Amino acid sequence: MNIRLENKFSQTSVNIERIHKPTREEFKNKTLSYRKPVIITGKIPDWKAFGLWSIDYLNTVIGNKEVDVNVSKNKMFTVDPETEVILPSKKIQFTEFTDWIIQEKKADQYYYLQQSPIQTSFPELFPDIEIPDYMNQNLFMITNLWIGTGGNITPLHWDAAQNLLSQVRGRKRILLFEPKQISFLYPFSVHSQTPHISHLNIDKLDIEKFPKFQKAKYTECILEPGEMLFIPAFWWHQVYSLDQLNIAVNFWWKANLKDYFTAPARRFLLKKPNLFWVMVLQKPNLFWKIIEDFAGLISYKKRV
Ligand SMILES: O=C(O)CCC(=O)C(=O)O
Repeated sequence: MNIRLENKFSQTSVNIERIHKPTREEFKNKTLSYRKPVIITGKIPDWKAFGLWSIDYLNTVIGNKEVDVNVSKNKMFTVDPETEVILPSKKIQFTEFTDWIIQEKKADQYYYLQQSPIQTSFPELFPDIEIPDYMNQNLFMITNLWIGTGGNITPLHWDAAQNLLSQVRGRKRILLFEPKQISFLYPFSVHSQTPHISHLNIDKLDIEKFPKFQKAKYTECILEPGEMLFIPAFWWHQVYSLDQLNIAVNFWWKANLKDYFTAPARRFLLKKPNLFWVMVLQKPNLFWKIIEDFAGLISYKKRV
């Protein structure tokens, strides 16, 4: 049975507050020490990227590059939540990709440049952005570029990292579920390649197969160009791109040890029980090495 999202599950009391250019201390307070989502306004408009990043500018700077775009037949990227199949990617010249975006063609396949590390894949663009100072720089992991078009969906998943999803062009609609909602969200098996992804296709839900989802509570927001959404580690999120040109950058940094006691993380520890002993023995370097290996394993970039 197919249902529409808005009728079948309810909003939480978690409000996503907008804060203008907070200091690190204000950010820490408003997020309850990195555990609650907030939207930051006023920072991205100071980046060069905010004035510069048009299709013409990007074509001039990186147009000759070959890029790896993810391909989908139905605009759901990069995993089919029902079958667990990891969808293919394709190498094309960047200008071919932007031509495709401009033409807004109805097609039998759709593209999304997802999670491309800026420092290594597009170093030319790195001076146009500013790494936010809301985290200790030694916790910083990676900055990724996301370019796509309206209708693209990144399905429900969590990441083992704190995240500032930063919108440069176009808007995104984001659904957020607290980590403890996991019991209603049908994650893939801990032994799968992608234990951080949910089986739910929220917009085309089979309620007979996934009845517990009716009890799930969520919060949602529309992220406007120039805004950053803080997504705490292990929070479930599903992301809808809106508008014809959609460009975002995300910044990932290491989660706090206490985040590893949330429900999705406990499942994660189950898969890597040696992590528990590393934590107990307080060997932070080794701990983060294992986390990074695991984050690598669950990264969208890894293909079977
Ligand atoms: O923007 C998207 O499509 C997905 C972003 C995301 O999942 C993330 O930043 O973790």
